[in-house]
Amino acid sequence: NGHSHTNTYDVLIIGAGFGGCYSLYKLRELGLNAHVFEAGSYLGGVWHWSTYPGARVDSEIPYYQFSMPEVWRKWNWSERFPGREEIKVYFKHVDHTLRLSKDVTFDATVNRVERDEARNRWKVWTENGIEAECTYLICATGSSYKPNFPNFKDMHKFKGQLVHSCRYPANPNTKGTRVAVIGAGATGVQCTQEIAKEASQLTVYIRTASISLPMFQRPLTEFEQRTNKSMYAGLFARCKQTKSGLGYDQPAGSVFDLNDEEREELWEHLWERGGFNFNQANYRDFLVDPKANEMMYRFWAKKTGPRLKNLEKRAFLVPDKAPFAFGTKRSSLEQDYYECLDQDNVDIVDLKANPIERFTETGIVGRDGVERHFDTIVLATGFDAMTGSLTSMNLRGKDGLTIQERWKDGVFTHLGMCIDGCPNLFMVYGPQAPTAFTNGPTFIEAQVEVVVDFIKKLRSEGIRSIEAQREAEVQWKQAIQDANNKTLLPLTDSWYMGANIPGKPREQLNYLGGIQQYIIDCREALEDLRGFTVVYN
Ligand code: NA7
Repeated sequence: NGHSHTNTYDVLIIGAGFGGCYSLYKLRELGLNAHVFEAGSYLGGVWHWSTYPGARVDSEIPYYQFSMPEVWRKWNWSERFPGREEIKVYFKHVDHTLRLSKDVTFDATVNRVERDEARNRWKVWTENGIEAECTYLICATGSSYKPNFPNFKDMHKFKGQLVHSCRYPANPNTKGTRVAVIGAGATGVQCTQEIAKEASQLTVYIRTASISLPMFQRPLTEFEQRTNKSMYAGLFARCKQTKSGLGYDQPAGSVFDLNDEEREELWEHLWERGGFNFNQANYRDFLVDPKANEMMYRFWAKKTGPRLKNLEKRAFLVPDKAPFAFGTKRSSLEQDYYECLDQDNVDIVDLKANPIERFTETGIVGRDGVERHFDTIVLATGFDAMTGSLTSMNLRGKDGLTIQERWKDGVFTHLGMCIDGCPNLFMVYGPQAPTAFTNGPTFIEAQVEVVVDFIKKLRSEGIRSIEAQREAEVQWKQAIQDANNKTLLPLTDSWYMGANIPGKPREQLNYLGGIQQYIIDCREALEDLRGFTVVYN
C-alpha cells in the first residue's frame, strides 16, 4: 500500500524454539544481522504452545538444555524431567542471559514466503502485515507445530468444551466434571495422568495402546548439579557424537551375545535407570530382529501388566501379543499412567473394536450405539509432524511451487537441510534429518552449527547462492528409505512414517543413522558443496 515498511536482514529465522534461539545466537557470533519471526508471544516453541495439563519433557536433565556455559552456569533444574512451567522460566533465563528477544518479533505468524531470484532474496510476510527480506532463510519451525484435528462426524455440534492439547485453555475447569481424552501418545499419557486425578469421570479413547516406559522422576538438588557442572562441557560435546544425543553408552553387537541371565540382569538395570535408558542404552537389534523385539516386549509386559488390577483393562493395555513392534512408535514416559487408567472413575474405549461414530451436542456416540456424555473433550491427537510447519507457510520457491506442492508425493530434501528450488534456505529440526530419534537440544545445536558454517562459507568464498540438486535429493531420500526398510519401522503406522495423517505419503521422515553420522555427512558436503548448484557473485 506504499506505507508498508520492509525490513532487510542478512538472515531471517522462522521460529523461536530451541532451533531459532540457537541460530540467532550463533549468527550473532558471525556478526550477521539476524532476526526471528515467532508465531507465539514468547520464546520456547513447542513449550510455548503445549499448554495441556502435565506437559513435561521426556529427555532428562542434564541433556535437555543448551550447552552454552553462560546459560547453564547460573541455572539449576528442580526435577530430572522438568515440566512445561519450568521450561518456560528457563527460556526467560536464556533470554535474559543472551538478550535474544530484542531480535525477535513475537505474534508474527508467517503466512507467505516468496523467492525473489533476481535480487537473491527471500521475502517474508506475516498474518498481521509485517514484511521482511533476507539473503538467507532459516526455517526452525519444529516437528510438532501444526495440530492434527481429526474430522469426526458432527464434531462441530458438541456444545461443551472441545480442545486440542496444544491449544489448551488456561482455566479448563475439569475438576469434578466428565472428560474425554482421545489419544494415547506422549500427550495423551501425560494429560490422562493429570485429568484422572481431578475429573469425576474420565473416558480415554485409545486406537493404539502405547508401550510407555517408566520415567522414574525425581527431584534434583542444586548440590548435585553444581558438582556435575564441572563435567558439562565435555558431556555436551560428547552427546553430539552419539546417535541419540543422550549421553548413554550403547552396547555394540546383539542381545543374543548374552545368555538369559546376563540379559535379564542388563535389562533390569536399564529399566531401573528409567526414562529412555531401556531402549536407548540397549542393544539395537530389537529394531531389526523380530525375535529380539518380542523379548523386549515381553520384558515390558512382565513389568507393566501387574500394575493393572482390572483384568479387562490389563488385557487391552498389555496384550499377550505386542500391538506393534516395540520402538516402532515412540514410547512415552509415564509416572502413574497405568494406575490412573486402572482407577474406577476411568473408562477405556478401544477404538478398533468400537470406533467413534459421531459427536452430539453433549458427547460421543460409538459404534456400539452408546452415547457417552462429557463436559470437556480433549483431542490429544498429535500433529502433522515433521512437515506440517513447513507446508503450512505458503512458501514458494523460485519456480513458484509451494513446499506443499513440491512434497505432495513425498518429502525431498538434500541432507534434510536444503530444498531444490529454494536457494539459500536451510531447515533446522525438519524432515529427513535425525530429528525424531534425538534429544532435541543436542541435535538442534549440532545441526545449527552446520547451517551456520554453510552460511559462513558462502560469505567467505563469494558464493551468491547454493541450491539443492534434485538428484542429490533423490539419493538422500533413497538412502533413508533403504535404511528404514532394513528395520521394523515401516511395518507400523506412526508419525515417523507420516501414517498418522490421512492422505499423507507413507515414508520414513527421519534419517536413521544418528546425530554423529549425520553431521559427518553434512560436513563432507560442506567441504565440496556436493549435491548443490553453486552460483558465484
Ligand atoms: P502422537 O504421538 O501422534 O499421538 C496421537 C494419539 O492420538 C495417538 O494415540 C493416535 O492413535 C491418536 N489419534 C490420532 N488421530 C486419531 C483419530 N483420528 N482417531 C483416534 N485416535 C487418533 O501425538 P502426541 O501429541 O501424543 O505426541 C507428539 C510428540 O510430541 C511426541 O511423540 C513427542 O515427540 C512429543 P494411533 O497411535 O495413531 O492409533
